[in-house]
Amino acid sequence: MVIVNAAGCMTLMATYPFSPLRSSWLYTTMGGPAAGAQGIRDALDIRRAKGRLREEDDLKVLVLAGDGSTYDMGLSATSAAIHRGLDFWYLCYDNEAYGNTGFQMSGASPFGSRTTTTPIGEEEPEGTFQEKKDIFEIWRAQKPPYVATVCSHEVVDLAEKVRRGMAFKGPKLFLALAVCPTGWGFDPRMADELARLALQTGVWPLKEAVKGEVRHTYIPNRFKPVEEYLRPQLRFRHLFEPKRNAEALEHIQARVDQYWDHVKKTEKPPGVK
Ligand SMILES: Cc1ncc(C[n+]2csc(CCOP(=O)(O)OP(=O)(O)O)c2C)c(N)n1
Repeated sequence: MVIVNAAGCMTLMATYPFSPLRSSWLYTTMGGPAAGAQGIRDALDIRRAKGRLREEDDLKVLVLAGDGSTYDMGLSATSAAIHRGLDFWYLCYDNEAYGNTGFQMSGASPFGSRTTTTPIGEEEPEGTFQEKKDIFEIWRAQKPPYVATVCSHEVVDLAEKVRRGMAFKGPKLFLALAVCPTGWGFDPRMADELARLALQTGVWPLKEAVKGEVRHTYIPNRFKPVEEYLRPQLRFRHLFEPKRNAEALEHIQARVDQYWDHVKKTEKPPGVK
């Protein structure tokens, strides 16, 4: 495959001319990875049409981008690429802020989280007062063949989704929760535990949409309170100390509850036709 990487933490993998990847790697602006993917796809297609690239040597094109690029700066070019039906894979690692430049708020930053541009103050005691954009739904509205959320704690779910995605030509999104010790403020040894809590509290739903049709791939039997996920993270500490912000915590819990109530009302449990 060819990886098209928007500026962000992942670009630090490569220090020109070296890269740990075995595939080709194109570095783009934050706004441009989907346009870069179009250019690579076109080049491959032209080479194939001219007989310079054998069918079996064709390559996949994968965008690798953070949430700042995916939810904000690159959204316009991505929307256009989905509209054109570009055959590409898109992996967004969502750490819910612009990590590489010091953790500024992005459209993915959740309500109640502290970022360097949404500090805690008297006027904004909850830090980020905006709600996280629903990029899964923004993609799904254009009905690309495959859209999925994934999480590092459920690797089999991830592998199965990649396998299912292979059946489709066209735009395919994999939206990954990227637990971030530096930006979120937690001990890296807790990374898997936090990913697990994101799933068990229902904060990060695992789901897929095939041609617009949504199905959840994991529904907790018993949901843990969101506080269990929020409390270990420094970016949410102000909701608990020095004084508990009950209103903000209830708001976060209510949003999660509303989401799952809607799922229960609209989605048949697995196996029910
Ligand atoms: C137009 C533009 N503005 C600002 C920057 C500086 N910049 C480089 S990486 C980055 C953060 C990217 O955030 P995100 O996409 O969330 O990825 P992460 O850093 O979290 O991996 C920024 C702001 C840039 N490269 N281009």
